[in-house]
Amino acid sequence: MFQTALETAQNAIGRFLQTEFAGLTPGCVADGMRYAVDGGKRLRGFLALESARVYNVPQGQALFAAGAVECIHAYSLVHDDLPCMDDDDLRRGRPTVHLKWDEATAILVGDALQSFAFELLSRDGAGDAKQRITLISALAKASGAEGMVLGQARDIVATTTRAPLGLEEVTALQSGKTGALITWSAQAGAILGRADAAPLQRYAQAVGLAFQIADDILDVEGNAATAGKRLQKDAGAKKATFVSLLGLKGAKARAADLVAQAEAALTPLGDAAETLRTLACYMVDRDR
Ligand code: GRG
Repeated sequence: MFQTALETAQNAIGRFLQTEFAGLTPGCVADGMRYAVDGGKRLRGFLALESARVYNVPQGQALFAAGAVECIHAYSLVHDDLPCMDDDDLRRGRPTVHLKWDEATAILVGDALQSFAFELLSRDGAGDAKQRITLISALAKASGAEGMVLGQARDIVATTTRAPLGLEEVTALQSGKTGALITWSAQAGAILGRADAAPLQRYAQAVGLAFQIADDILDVEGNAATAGKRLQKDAGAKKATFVSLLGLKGAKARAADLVAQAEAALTPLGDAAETLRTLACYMVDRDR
């Protein structure tokens, strides 16, 4: 059952991170790190575990990749929520890190989570030396100046200058901001399985875009209490989104089309990729 597999993975990633954080010096940074990784859907970590499972990689090994990507994702949310960025007070139904503590702590929590992700990937249990270097280098690229940070910077420039972005520009922005980490998560399984990453890369590119379209739809149609974050922010900021560019109906059709593309990309992986097929649907059909 998909839901059981997702919950089992969410719990395994949570336990793994709490164990790994156990040695941290007690204080607000360690507490903030625990707080920041708690409560999310852990879809990127699940994607890493599931893509690794396709290639029979032991879960104990894949958890290093899953934990690392969840640390990077949590750092990005902590920094994105800061007043100088998206200025949010609610994340996963709880006060954001800079409100629970303060801005300096939130910056340090994000910084520490980012370093911790790479520390995790450098550990012996994460893979052989070549796999660890490949994972580290690919995650640095996906999260850095040519990936997530670039997407975030483009978003900030577009928001502050109220630049009227077109579909191609919004797609490029989102492929960095959201897509790059999702693609890394899927690729991680192929790296650990010493397999051709191309099918999982094609899958993740389609799923990453579909996930972002779903996020734009959720911003318009979702329920803030269920989503655990403020909604209707995009229209308020007059932001170009897939919904503003394609309309609600068009955005839903595009997301469905991308799910079909993602499913087709998994054909070479056969039955082992069944959960990844369901995950593609779940990523667009979610209420939080
Ligand atoms: C600060 C460098 C830097 C980057 C921030 C990820 C990001 C870039 C910003 C988050 C803003 C946002 C709402 C993006 C839309 C898509 C997205 C990443 C949603 C949150 O991911 P989920 O739904 O969150 O997987 P959970 O809480 O389940 O982990």
